[in-house]
Amino acid sequence: MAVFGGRRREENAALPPGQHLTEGFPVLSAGPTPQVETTDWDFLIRTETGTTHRWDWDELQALPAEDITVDIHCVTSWSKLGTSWRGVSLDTLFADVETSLDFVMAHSYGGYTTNLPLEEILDGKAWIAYEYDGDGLDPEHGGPARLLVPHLYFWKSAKWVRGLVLQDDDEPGFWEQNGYNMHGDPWREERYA
Ligand SMILES: Nc1nc2c(c(=O)[nH]1)N[C@H]1C(S)=C(S)[C@@H](COP(=O)(O)O)O[C@H]1N2
Ligand SMILES: [Mo]
Repeated sequence: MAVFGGRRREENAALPPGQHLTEGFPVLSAGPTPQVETTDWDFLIRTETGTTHRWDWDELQALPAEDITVDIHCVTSWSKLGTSWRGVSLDTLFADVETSLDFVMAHSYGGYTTNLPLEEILDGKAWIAYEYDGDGLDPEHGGPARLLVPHLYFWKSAKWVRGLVLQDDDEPGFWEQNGYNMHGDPWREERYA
């Protein structure tokens, strides 16, 4: 009984308010799954000077990769603890990027967008992930590669990510235009505007 009680308390401590655990891995997509071949894939970071930093698939694979184990929290209230990913840190991709702007808009193949403060994706907080649980990322979960920003609600983790555009202002992305919060911290329950 004591052990069970202790375990329950641990699980609850790992769950942000209003969230429950899910065993499966739900798929949440606002539209059809775009079919993106790795041979056609590239990823861009564009700054205010118009400078574009570009990586094709082989160049992404050649960068140092990290294994990432994190909890993820969907605004629709499911959470999944201890998910395993492999990908490239945004710190690595931003190493040679010079900008004085504070925000990014993430753009995906298929047209999805989501906005993020630059500081929320640097310092070990975000990745371009291309493996889940030891296998290549399934197309329905964002393969070949997705943004992974696990400390914010999962709608910020843009599937099929294609690039990040540096922005002067924090403009709303797709869900943010439709009533979701501009920031999306699950621990503060920043679900809606
Ligand atoms: N491109 C794109 N990325 C997206 C979405 C989407 O519809 N399109 N949905 C978001 C939402 S609301 C969630 S909860 C997660 C779901 O990721 P999953 O389908 O891998 O669980 O992806 C996010 N990233
Ligand atoms: Mo979501």
